[in-house]
Amino acid sequence: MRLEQLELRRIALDLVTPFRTSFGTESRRDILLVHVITDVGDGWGECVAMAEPAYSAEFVDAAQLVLRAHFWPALCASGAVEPADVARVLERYSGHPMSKAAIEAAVLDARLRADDTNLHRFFGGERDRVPSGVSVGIFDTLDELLAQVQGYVDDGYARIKLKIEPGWDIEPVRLVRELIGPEMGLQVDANTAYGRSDADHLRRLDEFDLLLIEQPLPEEDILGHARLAAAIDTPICLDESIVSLQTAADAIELGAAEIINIKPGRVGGYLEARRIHDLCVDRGIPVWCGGMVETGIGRAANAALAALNGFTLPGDISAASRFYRRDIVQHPITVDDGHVRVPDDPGMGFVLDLDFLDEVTTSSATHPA
Ligand code: SMG
Ligand code: MG
Repeated sequence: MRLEQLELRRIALDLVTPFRTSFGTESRRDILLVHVITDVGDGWGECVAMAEPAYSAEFVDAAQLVLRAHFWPALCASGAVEPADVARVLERYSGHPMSKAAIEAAVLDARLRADDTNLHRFFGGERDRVPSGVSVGIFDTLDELLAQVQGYVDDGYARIKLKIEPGWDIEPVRLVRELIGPEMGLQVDANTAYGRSDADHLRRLDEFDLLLIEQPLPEEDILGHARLAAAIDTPICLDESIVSLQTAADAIELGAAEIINIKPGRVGGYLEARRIHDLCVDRGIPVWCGGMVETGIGRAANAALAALNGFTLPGDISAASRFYRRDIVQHPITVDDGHVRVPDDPGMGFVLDLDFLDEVTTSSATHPA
């Protein structure tokens, strides 16, 4: 298809409650949406870069700049573009996987809509609903944490993920395990907050029968994760470290990733995410779909990805209402009986609520081909 115009739109959405992790607190999201207009119709992608370069080096202002000044001109210069071409054309630019993923998603959305199909059918996932997990932030007090967790248990979530950091780990996990009982799935995410010398401390989590510990050590520390995996019983799951198919293959071979969290934004797009899924199935590594506090645009596509058979663990695909009072799509994701339905809406799986989208738009810049 021929690219005709790029719109980079920024929206602002308040979170229902502040979300605190080991790298900071967020209470309002500043989100970049990528809108491409082509000769076969238009498509939208959500960029999952955060306002600050904390979770990863990308951040939303940089994403907007690299898309406008580098990626869009390169794609336009390459001639007709299909979804699978995007990553190849942008390969010579290092880094910026979230920005690459966002424009690939917009092109894929346009292509799927033009073909009158959607991502669920394109990927061929057999399930039409997937188990839903919820990610729970760090709180000032244990009482607040337990009240929040109880609310999510009442909502019916299939598993709980607790954010941890030094000083907020063993006790919160112990109390939450007592609260939810021995059967419910429980896992933790450190977002790189520990170091190689913390193995003895992290081994204390073994008694709580966790599904996994996610990204305890820094992004680059593959060897440290391999050593930790050998030293503790709780399976090590990598998030931040897995930025491509190659890093996934290497981490698996080195014994650093017993489980992998797949986030399309972190690995440069839904097509690469699918390849990592296929690799993990081949290697016998369980995968689950991560979340980046997406709106209904990103969450719909994540659900379609998570419908693939290798996604054997519940993903961070919680209800839209977990983070937002109102979503920018017409059929926001809900959780019923611990599951979310894979959307059957067109394209990447959503229909925009254009009025509300306009209401929350803070800026829009258009760039011709
Ligand atoms: O989208 O439900 C969600 C949040 C899931 O915890 C979540 N994401 O490291 O896995 C992770 C974090 C990254 C975003 S926190 C700002
Ligand atoms: Mg994580």
